Amino acid sequence: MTKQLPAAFSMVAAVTACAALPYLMGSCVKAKSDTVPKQPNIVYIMTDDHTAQMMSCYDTRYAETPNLDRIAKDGVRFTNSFVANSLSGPSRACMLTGKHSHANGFTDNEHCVFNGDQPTFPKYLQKAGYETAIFGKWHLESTPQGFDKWEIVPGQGDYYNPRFINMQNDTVVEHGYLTNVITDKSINWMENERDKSKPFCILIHHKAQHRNWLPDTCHLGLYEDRTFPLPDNFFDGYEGRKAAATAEMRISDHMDLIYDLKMDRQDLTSNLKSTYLSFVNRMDSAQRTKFEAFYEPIRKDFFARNLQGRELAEWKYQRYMRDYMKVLKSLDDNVGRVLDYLEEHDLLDNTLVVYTSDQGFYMGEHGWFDKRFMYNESYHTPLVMRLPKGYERRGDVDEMVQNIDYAPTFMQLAGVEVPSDIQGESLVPLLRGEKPEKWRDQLYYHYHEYPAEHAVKRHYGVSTDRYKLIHFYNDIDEWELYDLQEDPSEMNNIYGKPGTETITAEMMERLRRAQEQYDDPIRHQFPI
Ligand code: SGN
Ligand code: CA
Repeated sequence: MTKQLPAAFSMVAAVTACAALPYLMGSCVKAKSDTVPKQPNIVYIMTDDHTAQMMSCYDTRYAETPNLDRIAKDGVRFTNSFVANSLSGPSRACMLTGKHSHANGFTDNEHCVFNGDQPTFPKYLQKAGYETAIFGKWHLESTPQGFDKWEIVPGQGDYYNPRFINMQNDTVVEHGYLTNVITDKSINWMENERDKSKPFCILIHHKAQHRNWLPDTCHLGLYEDRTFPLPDNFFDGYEGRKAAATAEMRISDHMDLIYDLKMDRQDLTSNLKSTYLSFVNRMDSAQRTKFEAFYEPIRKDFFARNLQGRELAEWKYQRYMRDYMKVLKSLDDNVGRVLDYLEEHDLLDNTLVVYTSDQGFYMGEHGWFDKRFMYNESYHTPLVMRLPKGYERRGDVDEMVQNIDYAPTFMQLAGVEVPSDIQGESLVPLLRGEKPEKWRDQLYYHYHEYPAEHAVKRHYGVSTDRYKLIHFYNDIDEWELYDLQEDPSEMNNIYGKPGTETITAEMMERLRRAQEQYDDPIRHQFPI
């Protein structure tokens, strides 16, 4: 996925071009012909913690996701798609506003309440004549604004018999499995509730694939005969990477046997046991009976074996993978239902379908689950799109894109002029099949949530298609530099190593310019 820099690379020219781009791309879409929809519908499907390693159009080692792949096959697959801050609430705020976390104010899940009075793409689309709706995960604490219809799950949501908060601020419990219920509500809105004289924009935002991976009862038995290959760096010793060493997201040490892996037994306890029980106690007796009948023999076998050390870590990894895959099966099927609905109602030609995740996730790489780091698995996020008629790009889009780009993309598609304070760049030129010569060649990242669960230190950084520079700060002061071509798994921190002086200076300059371009106040605390 990485490309080599041209030998005679001119950093100054590249950075200047990058800074100028948002302003150049703010004009409205010109229809190429009468057949190009002026205001296409937008179906923006987003999952939680679904990572590209677990999507078969990106990686064939583990998962089969035929319906997600269908979007890519008929449209485009972004190969260099990244987030600005690898965490749910912050990602959602970046996507709604088109701005980095420090600019939209929602920097972390723990302390922030989204200021819903600020401009967001749904508000702009409403003004442009769209009908807008969101169903599913919201996670921004304040009440959604800019939607004609919303039904959101409280916080992280419940897999079973989920609660929804509706526009009257009532909490209603729906019977069933959350991924199905969100899809039912979304299809019902498209079919029965919206004003069919208007273009529409619907956000179908799933809780799946978030922890603690409770599969639907009909999928419990899947993948049990599969043994998944361990990532090469599963037993990472974190040499030269202090923040990685102190993070608390190792499958071996921090993945909870009860909560995450369902190995509950009456006499056992853990910090997360009460959360586990609050989730499984939501099941009705038929659901619970199937659930217990499935896990009970696995528990018996597990407790009898008394695994330790590496054997235990590998056993945990296999269970994690299997449960994640089962939850993914529901997700893929439900995305298929949405695509079928659009196809059967002749809406596909007139609709942009987007599939992405709020961030990537670790599936055992570096020994981890969870996200947060600017390292590849959690910085990268899947992004595929099926395009409305007249938008001609197909196959892979290799340009560097980021989740701050979605808002200006949707706005430009809707014919809304993109204000200059939006920090993302519209992807519309790429979707039209243009090959912009001066597309951005670096991305900026800033993660703020520390101290917090999983103990990932605060950090910011800049990446190009070849290198990544990261600064961990707060109660640590550590720099890391990676050559992504030589070391795609980011195991070898070359910061400060002899021979890296020139590239370090170039990446520092890029970081300085990115922080200035996006006006991140952190640059006053750590001037470069
Ligand atoms: C919960 C999870 C964490 C996860 C955060 C953020 N713990 O707190 O493992 O990192 O959400 O996830 S849990 O015990 O409640 O499952 S995010 O995707 O919403 O940002
Ligand atoms: Ca998430």
